[in-house]
Amino acid sequence: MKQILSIIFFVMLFVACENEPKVEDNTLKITEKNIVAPDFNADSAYQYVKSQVDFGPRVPNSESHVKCANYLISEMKKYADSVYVQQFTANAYNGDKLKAKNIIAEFNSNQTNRILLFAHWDSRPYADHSENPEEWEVPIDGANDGASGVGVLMEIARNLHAKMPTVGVDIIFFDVEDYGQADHKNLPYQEDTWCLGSQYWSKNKHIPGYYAKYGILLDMVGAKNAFFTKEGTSVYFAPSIVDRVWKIAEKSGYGNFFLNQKTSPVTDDHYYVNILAQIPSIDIIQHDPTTESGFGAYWHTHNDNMSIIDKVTLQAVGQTVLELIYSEK
Ligand code: AHN
Ligand code: ZN
Repeated sequence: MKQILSIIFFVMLFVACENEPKVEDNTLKITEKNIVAPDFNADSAYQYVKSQVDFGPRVPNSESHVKCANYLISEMKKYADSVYVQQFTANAYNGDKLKAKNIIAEFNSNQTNRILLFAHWDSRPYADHSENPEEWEVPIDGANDGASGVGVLMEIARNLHAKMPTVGVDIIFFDVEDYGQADHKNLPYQEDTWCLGSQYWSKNKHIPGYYAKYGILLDMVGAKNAFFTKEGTSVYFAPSIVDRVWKIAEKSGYGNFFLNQKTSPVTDDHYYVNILAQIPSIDIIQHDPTTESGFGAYWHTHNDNMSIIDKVTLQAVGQTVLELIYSEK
């Protein structure tokens, strides 16, 4: 009997010792995380993407564009402390005068320590990367190129409203990002024809002297099997933010989406926010090495529709950004 008891005692001791590191691990996790980020709901984000696409292509000066703007403004008013709408006329590369709107939603208004999240909400008037010339002048849905980034940020807005983080957050939906010079028209190259909304805001902030300690652009963040690389402009202007986001993604289990690989610079809204507004900003943008453009094969074609959107990708990006926001002290 005594022998059996001592065996049981030793077995229990062994089990206890084995369990010890596990207990320590948990303690570490709780203190490290401090404030727990809410769960990003990819079903909700998917619906936000779809609602935009359902208006039809959000091409400036079209009825769909007006309707989608109204929808975005009314949705953001449900969640934000304040919503600012910046109306302006953008001069397109071809002389078109475009009625444009930047939509700015402010969360935790009293906090001076702020971060900026952004995406473009317009969609491209051309499918100039299509193989069929008859499609070049037909506007695209831009489910991924445009709507995905906005959809993820809308779901983040919903979460911010439910549980205010310590940091102040501003979300901007930039207009006329994608009205850049058309490839198929073979015109002489012109500078700065893309990203007209972010160029305008960077020169005319919604609040004079507005500042955020860093910015994050979400562009093409919803395609199936997407991955994100450390894009050159982001690494140049905001290397520490890139590293932080990529580390958080890895810790959150999304390392398969966020690759530890640097790729060449992209001219996107974050470029102008960096050089004109001087807010160090990064771009979370899909990179595809198998295509000439470096973006997905659907890019600027009619294949950029809801069929390529995958909730798993929306989840990876959305949860990573939420973890970042709620890790801010
Ligand atoms: C250019 O094609 C110059 N820049 C990529 C920015 C972009 C276009 N993102 C979405 N559409
Ligand atoms: Zn585009």
